[in-house]
Amino acid sequence: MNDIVTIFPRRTMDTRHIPRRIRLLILIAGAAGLLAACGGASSEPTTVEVSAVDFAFEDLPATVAAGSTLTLTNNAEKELHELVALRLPDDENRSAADIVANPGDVVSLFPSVETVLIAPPGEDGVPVVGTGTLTEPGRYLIICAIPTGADPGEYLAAAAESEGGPPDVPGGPPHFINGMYGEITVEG
Ligand SMILES: [Cu+2]
Repeated sequence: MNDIVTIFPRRTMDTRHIPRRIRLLILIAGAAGLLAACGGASSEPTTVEVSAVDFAFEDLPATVAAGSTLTLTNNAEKELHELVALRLPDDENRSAADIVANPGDVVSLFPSVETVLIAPPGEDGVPVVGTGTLTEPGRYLIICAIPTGADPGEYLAAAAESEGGPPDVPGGPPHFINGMYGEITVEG
């Protein structure tokens, strides 16, 4: 009677005995599966919760799929915060840090605002421009332009009266000057 080793010789389990072409196909199939898994994860629109602190955005993703929605929660105690998403021109190659270093360049981007979420201290934000959804692929500059030290109630009241213009309230430089900025790439 043949023993099991004779019927299933151990050497057949050694991948060195699988023809090279077959091994390559197995490897390609595995890599394709991995790519499909990654592609699927990044192409689905999601809701991304961003937090605001003095003076930074936390949990800002580097990339999101087109159609993803941002929400804002303000974890600061006194300062009002906002999330302004500005679509950058396709030929703009500077980093967010280089752009905000030139406040005049930031102001010139205001017509490209995609959405504005505003959140009083300790509260969840509400959209005041757009819906928080980023639909068009490309790079977006994310800033908070609230004047440093502005009274939240005073600012919101002035914003309601300014009908889209910049609210005129006492305060220091905009928060992005203090480092409250970032960028997101929307992938199509
Ligand atoms: Cu802010």
